[in-house]
Amino acid sequence: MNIYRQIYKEIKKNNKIIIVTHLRADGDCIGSAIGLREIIKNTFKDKDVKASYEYVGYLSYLGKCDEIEDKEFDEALIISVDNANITRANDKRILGHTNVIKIDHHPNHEPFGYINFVEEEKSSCAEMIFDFFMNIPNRKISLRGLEAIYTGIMTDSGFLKYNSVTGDTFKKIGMLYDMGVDGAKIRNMLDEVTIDELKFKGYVYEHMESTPNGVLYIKISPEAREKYNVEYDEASNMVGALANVKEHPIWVLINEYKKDEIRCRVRSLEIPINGVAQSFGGGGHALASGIVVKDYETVDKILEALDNLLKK
Ligand SMILES: [Mn+2]
Repeated sequence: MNIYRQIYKEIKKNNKIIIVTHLRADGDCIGSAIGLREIIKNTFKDKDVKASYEYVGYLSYLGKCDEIEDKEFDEALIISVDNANITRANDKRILGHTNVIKIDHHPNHEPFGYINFVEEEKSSCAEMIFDFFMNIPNRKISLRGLEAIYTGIMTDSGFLKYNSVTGDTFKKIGMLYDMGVDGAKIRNMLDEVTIDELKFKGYVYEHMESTPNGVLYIKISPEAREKYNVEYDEASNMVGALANVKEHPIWVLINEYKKDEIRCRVRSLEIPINGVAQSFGGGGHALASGIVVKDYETVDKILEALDNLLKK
């Protein structure tokens, strides 16, 4: 039995389904959760299906998160989307449950589901959700669900820019347009910036630095964020501002979340950097990883290790 059919059957068997995702929500995790909820809700008319995710301002056009009571978790089938590690779940009520299906596109070091549908090569989890939709019988979905899937694919692929994008990814975007998604409208909402964000981008360009062999980096303190009136997550999203700079194939955004918690977003054009990330307790994709450390001495060690990758 193929994996789509297998998951379809599990959904069919359960009347209550809860979808959970990862902490620090992004377009793909919310897009996957809402997309899957709308598939289940519309394809199976009799299911009680809810999605748990953190509210994110710039994705508010996708709608609010469902309210879920503790006891609802007891008898539910739980589907985890876009999350590699159970400790990074946005909803801690998933812990201790065994009736979990994992759908994800990160390296599968922790297959915590009784079914684990993991495709590391996919651009986004939302692309996998779309594949699921196209491979089940009597499929139905709402426009909201299609917009959510579009948002997930677009945001996780850097708007179809990253090397995880295939001809198939483009075809799926084409199909989403044919089904009624207004891509330009959604892109305009996603691209919207505030004056504060623009000014903060200026700060990033003014203060970025480079290691001897070309690791471009910016260190962002809580004071800098406060001065420019930007939230922690908005500042983190600035990692893209350091991309594609000539002779700087690795770039890092170092964002001090709070005292003793400094979060590094590491990106690379083609040299895998997740080995370095793992050696400092982080992880992620080959070209996009994250590391959380306690102090700036460790940050400097990370920068040195990344610089060494470029020396070779
Ligand atoms: Mn993702």
